Amino acid sequence: MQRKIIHVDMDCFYAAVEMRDNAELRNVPLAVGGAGPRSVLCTCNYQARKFGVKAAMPASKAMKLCPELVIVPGRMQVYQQVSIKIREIFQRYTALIEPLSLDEAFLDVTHSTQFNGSATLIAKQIRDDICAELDLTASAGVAPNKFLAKIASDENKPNGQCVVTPDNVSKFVESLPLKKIPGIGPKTAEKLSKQGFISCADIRASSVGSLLPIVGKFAASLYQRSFGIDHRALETDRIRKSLAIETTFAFDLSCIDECEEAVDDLYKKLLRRLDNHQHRVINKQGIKLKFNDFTQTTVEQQSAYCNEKLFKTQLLKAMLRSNTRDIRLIGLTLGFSDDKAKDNTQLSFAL
Ligand code: DCP
Ligand code: MG
Repeated sequence: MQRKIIHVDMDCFYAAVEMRDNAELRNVPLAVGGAGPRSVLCTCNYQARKFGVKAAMPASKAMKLCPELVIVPGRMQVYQQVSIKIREIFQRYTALIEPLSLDEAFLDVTHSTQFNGSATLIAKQIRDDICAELDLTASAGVAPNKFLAKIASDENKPNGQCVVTPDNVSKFVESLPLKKIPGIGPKTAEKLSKQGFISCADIRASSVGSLLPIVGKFAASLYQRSFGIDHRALETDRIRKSLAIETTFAFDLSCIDECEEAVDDLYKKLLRRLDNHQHRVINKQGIKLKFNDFTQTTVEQQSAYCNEKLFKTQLLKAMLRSNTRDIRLIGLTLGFSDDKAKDNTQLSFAL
């Protein structure tokens, strides 16, 4: 079956977060890293890139290229928190996520149902969500495999996306310079070019045997990649054991009607999210309440379905523990067993 893979990569990630959080840094060439003479840059914004400044460059060299460069220290904890939020956005569209770093991930949306399964529109929506909710821009590549998606996400950076449809694979790869292939560093690219291999078209015209002396064990996959072939599955960090959705209210809730209404909304969202988990077997469901003193309580029980009535019963039980405290957050959770659904019975929600 033809797969649909999205590679999402944030634009000048650390620098973008710093620009977002400090207006004074927005219209200057900016780098994140140590400012000492012997330190190197983690990244820089696009304004600084115009001067030739780039990641991993010594700060001293960067300052020579761009004397107005502003260098700020990194705030890893903030980047990590943003990364968690980005991943939460991904989870709205698929459970199959392979994070590569704080700012990039592969998503397999082959079985996602949103936008009639259009990976192009899902990628656009993910980028729009990131922009609206986190005030940061991301770029995306959409393709039938990881190799092509990763290269495509770089094509229209920043704040752009590139789609490689199955029909376009051959054309897209043909003229691809070999140094753009992940795994081919500057040294290998140089070795290949000395033997006359510059683009994928050159590799296609050769054979695995003639590549072996140059790139060793990478020969077979390089040959495949030059035709746009990559069968690698996503390496998701763990099989999801649960699906959770929650909301913190702008104003704390005090009455049962308001809470039930909130559960209705959350339940609808949960069902939409569940669309992407049709192959999972539900074995538990539960509710979480956080009170205005920030303590929380949960009610959980076994359940084979995503059952709205049961959430409401659980809500009542949890509210009995409120002792007149108002409610600042409600969350709904579904637990999954390790089994795979044998058929589509998951779809029959008990209402
Ligand atoms: N990073 C780092 N050191 C490097 C490269 C990157 O610390 N040598 C950090 C800083 C980057 C983040 O990782 O912001 C993401 O790396 P990317 O390669 O995706 O680079 P950017 O997101 O900064 O820029 P781009 O817009 O090219 O993706
Ligand atoms: Mg990036």
